[in-house]
Amino acid sequence: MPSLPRSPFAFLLALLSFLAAPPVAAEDGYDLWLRYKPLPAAEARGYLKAARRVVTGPQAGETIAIAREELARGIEGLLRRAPAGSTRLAGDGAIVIGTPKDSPEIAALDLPLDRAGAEGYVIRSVRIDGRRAIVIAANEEIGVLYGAFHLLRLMQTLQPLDALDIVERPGIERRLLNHWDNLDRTVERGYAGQSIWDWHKLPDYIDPRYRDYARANASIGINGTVLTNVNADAVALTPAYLEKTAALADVFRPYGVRVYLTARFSAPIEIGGLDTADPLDPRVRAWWRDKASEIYALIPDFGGFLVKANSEGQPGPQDYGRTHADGANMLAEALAPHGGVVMWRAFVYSAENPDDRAKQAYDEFVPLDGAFRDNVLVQVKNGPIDFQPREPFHPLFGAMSNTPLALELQITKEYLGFATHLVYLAPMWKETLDADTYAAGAGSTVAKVVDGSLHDYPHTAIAGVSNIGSDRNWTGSHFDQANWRAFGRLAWNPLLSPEAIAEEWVRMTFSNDERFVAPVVDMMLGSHEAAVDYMTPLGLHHLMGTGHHYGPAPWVDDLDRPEWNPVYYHRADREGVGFDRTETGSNALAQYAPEAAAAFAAPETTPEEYLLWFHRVSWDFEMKSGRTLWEELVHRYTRGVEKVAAMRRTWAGLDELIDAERHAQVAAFLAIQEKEAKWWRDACLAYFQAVSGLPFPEGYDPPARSLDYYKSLSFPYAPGH
Ligand code: BDP
Repeated sequence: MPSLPRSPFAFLLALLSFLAAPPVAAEDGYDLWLRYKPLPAAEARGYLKAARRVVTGPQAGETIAIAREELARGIEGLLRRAPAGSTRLAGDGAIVIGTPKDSPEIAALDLPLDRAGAEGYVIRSVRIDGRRAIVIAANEEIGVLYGAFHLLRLMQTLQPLDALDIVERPGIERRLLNHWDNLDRTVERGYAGQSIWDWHKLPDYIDPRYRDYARANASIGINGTVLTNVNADAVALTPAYLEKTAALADVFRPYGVRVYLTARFSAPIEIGGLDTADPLDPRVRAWWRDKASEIYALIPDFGGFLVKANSEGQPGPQDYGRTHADGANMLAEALAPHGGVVMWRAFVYSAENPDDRAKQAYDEFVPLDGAFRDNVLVQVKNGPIDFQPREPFHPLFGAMSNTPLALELQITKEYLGFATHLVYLAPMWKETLDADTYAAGAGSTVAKVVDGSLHDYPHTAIAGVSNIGSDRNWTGSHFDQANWRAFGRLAWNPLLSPEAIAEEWVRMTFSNDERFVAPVVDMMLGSHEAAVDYMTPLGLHHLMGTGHHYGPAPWVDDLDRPEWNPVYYHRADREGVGFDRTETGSNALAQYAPEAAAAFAAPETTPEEYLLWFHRVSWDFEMKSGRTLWEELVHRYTRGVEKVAAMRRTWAGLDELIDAERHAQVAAFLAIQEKEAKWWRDACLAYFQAVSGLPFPEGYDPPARSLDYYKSLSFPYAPGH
């Protein structure tokens, strides 16, 4: 029992401080980082001097009205003051928002709007008629909305507002979510419930959530969304479904979010009544042209098509002896008159091709460099295999100077513990963005390829495979919201640091209390490396359970296609482990520029995190630590589990600093993560020990159960599959 204060005075003080403390309301995560809970009184008072009223011009349109409402909502929540809205300046403290077209005040100011582009904005502390004001100005209305969210973020994270001088514009033109959502509301690799698109009730019922989705995306600068799964269904292109898509597009439009659809290559056969989908057949071309016109009549700002073709059983141009360029160009030709683009995925590998799977996309696409129409982007995953916990950058990024390349990242954690593991993905994405391709000399980072600055692409794009679903908290867990946000922030500015993104997210989502912020940011920053350690350390990859990819299964060797088996990737036997991708092996290394390849050429000099990706080495290979490879493997798996245990302890100590509801769920998920990290470690080490025949090193616990036990586990209903 807590002790009672001894003197009446102390009792009174305790009572007063209890009453003064802001009530810690239960929160379910629906509000994301847009909670706008009251700021500490001192800061709120300071901000009120600078931001108490929102002024819009007489011609303001719908998007500026949304920006005004958002600012009002923010001021009301954060500063506890119902703000006056007005079209006139009255005293200090106005936030004047608009474009030169709709706001006479903004037109009269000398603002560097030429640097803001079509989507950017200027935020500045100014004086208008002698009164102190903040302007949020842009060339187009959407920039005003982005700027409003920026100003709110400054308040949410307790930044000063007195001498603002900000010019922002996005680094990448198309910043897109890719939903792998099916029309029956299942979500491929989705761990957050059903699809948020309630197709059956569309277009007549507009779930309020659609607007909240658009608002959340606008708050982080996401400007497009591919609504449907890459494993596409032609039904999405039928008139009834296009009407449903149009209804969503109408909701998203004022938030600057354009819709895109996946196009099933065989749609002309399946819904068009043709007997071929050959891209060089004039009837097929005409069918797609008509389809594009039909779509644009309903959705004038339709973004375009995303296509997975001749990959994992999907139909494509190669079914007719044509190339990927033939297929992409046919669709591009249909979209071009309307301003749409094609994002053609490079995620291809063939069942018949016996060559290293990591090499196949490069071999397929590099010969086509320059053969694509201007409105085609080739969309490339961050690494050459498939969204593994750690991969080197995809060699295509260094080899397609004449073809715009879009970067595809996976926000949903298919290979990283689903929704229950806390893994903050920005550090992993940053590894790819910062990787040097040497495509045009040193400093040719993937970020510069993707943002178009290296090769001057006509279009640029980045895509994140969405982790959003119908769960109340949107993403299946509170910390997975950070990955949605981090994707948007990096898409806007690939140079941002994972740390800065984590910190602002923590402050906006949970608390500005330093006792909370610092340890949680630390936890997030170390979480990806922890997952790599307990799942696939030292460059191992694709050890996941068959099909659903839940949990470890390095022993699987009996699937139809060789590259579906984990043993294909690790190649462990009595002698050693790892995939030789040097000259003596598959020579995938030759797909990188010589300067980039040099870093991975010899096992002794390859960064250890990529060792077994590029090399096959013996179990007694000496590591930098002085341990043998086998000992190092045991060490890293063990370290991964320990890191999760430490995260759990850290989190447990923060219970008084945030609401109980979210704290409890995160704590429960961390317990699951620790249990599963241990399972990963024990199952993988039991297997590698059986294969290597080596004794378990001293000082490390042997696996808790037998290898047969781990092999016997099965998960027929694992989600997302
Ligand atoms: C794999 C997923 C599969 C996707 C595929 C893709 O397991 O569900 O369809 O990627 O990106 O990682 O097309």
